[in-house]
Amino acid sequence: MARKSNRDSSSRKKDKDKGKKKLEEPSNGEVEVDLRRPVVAVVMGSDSDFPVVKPGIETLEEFDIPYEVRVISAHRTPDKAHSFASTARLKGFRVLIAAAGGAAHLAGVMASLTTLPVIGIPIQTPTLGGADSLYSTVQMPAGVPVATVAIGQAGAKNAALLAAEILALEDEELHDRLRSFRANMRRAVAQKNARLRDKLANTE
Ligand code: C2R
Repeated sequence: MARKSNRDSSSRKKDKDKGKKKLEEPSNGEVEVDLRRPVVAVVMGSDSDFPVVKPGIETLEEFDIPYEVRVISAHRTPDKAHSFASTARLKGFRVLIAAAGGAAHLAGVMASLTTLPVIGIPIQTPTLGGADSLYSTVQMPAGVPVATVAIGQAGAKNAALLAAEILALEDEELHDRLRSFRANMRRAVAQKNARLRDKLANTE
């Protein structure tokens, strides 16, 4: 599935050299379509999970990682879950991210059908706050790992970062982007520290 990109013009220019093409759409003007093969699959049990998963997708965009997004349910569409996970490696995916809520078996089922690393995002639930999703994603039997991140949007973001870290083992450019992300985070914390200390000093 090709996707439209919303990155800035300088990163778009850089991407052109990496196999992207600009296409003309008669009614909407120029759009960019990513023709690279997706290496991360972001799968969720329902479209109702999307608002939670979105920060993870934005993080993949930020790191310029080609991805594909799908709704697949191990419970509601078991055949699809089976065919997707069992062919994912052959299709060129390198990491699977699976988000689900409640009796969240999606990540575990995917992991049982592939040797690709699978990262599970537990989705909050109105009834049990996401503890149900967390336990059913994280408590895998020995032999079938699911790298489970935190419940909710922080988990979604970390799932994308973990995927980036896995891919960066073989990709120095991506590794550089991860290092500058960390440097930015350090700077942001230093600014927060300075702001808070100023504020406290001024109220003394
Ligand atoms: P609906 O909003 O469609 O009723 O879904 C979804 O991830 C979602 O959080 C409610 C919740 O059901 C979850 N779901 C699973 C699975 N399929 C859907 N946990 C699965 O296969 O694990």
